[in-house]
Amino acid sequence: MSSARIRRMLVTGAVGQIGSELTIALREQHGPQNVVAAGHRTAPSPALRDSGPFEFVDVTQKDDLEALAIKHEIQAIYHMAAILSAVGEARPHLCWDVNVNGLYNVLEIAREHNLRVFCPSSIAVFGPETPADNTPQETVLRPRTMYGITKVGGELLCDYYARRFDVDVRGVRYPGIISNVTPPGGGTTDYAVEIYYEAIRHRRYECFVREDTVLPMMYMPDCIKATIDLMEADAKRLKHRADYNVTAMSFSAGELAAEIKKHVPEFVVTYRPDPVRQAIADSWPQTIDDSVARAEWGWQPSYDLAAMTSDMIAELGKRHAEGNL
Ligand code: AKB
Repeated sequence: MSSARIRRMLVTGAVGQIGSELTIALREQHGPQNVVAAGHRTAPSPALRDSGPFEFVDVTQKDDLEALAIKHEIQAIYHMAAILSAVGEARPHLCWDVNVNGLYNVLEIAREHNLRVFCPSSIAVFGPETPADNTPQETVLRPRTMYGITKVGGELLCDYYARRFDVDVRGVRYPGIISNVTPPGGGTTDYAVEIYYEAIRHRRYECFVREDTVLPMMYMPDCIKATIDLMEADAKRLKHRADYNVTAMSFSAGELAAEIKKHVPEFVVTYRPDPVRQAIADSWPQTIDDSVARAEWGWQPSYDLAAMTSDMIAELGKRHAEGNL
């Protein structure tokens, strides 16, 4: 299916951190009526609800999901619904059900109705045996978390559907995503978002990973760009499917705090590592080699730590001053 023919799309997990901003960006590009947002139970924000069609659906219920795709004449699914790493450790069965069975349903619907699919993977596919510095595209995938296991399985399932059934499925391994519209829910990298909100709200933050914890990260505008650019890339150039390494920056929690302090000098950060999330963070890479994504579809991030921090502080500061934070 060529990108020119994709006019109507569905975003699952549209109430979540990435889904909410991705939906708005796609509506701006393709027209509000052509982008259907779908959430599970959480009510959509007024911005999401009022800017185009919204539906409730449980991705583990194939018939409901398929009915929605047929009703709206969907041609592509951005499948953002997922349980993230920290919640996945607290609720491993739910994590398997949503992340594996939900994806299986999406791929089956794509196979039956000839849809294109975006399926996000994550740096959680890597584990302690993976090289932690400049982690290559092709490397050891032996995660220790249920979330990571579902993401490795998801990548392999996507490859299988592409090879066996010719489903046009694409995806990237997201690093931690930092944003100021919808808070993330239940991830290990959530501290890198919370820290900005608390810097503005209370001038204090207790960080749940050690000061020297380094992880790969990306600002939301780059995340949206990576997602849409890959979906619109010329299929002939793509040698991979749903497993492209992408990154924008890497920093320690301490370096992040120091960058924020340049804008909020009185900001105080203390560190009280949470054993579960610290162990997850310690099993993930520190820096990522994303040269394959750069070569095959022109991936290029725009924001580094300084540019992202200026933007985050300006945006959150404005909302705080207006009484909206
Ligand atoms: C998480 O921390 O679980 C996510 C991810 C890196 O996939 N943000």
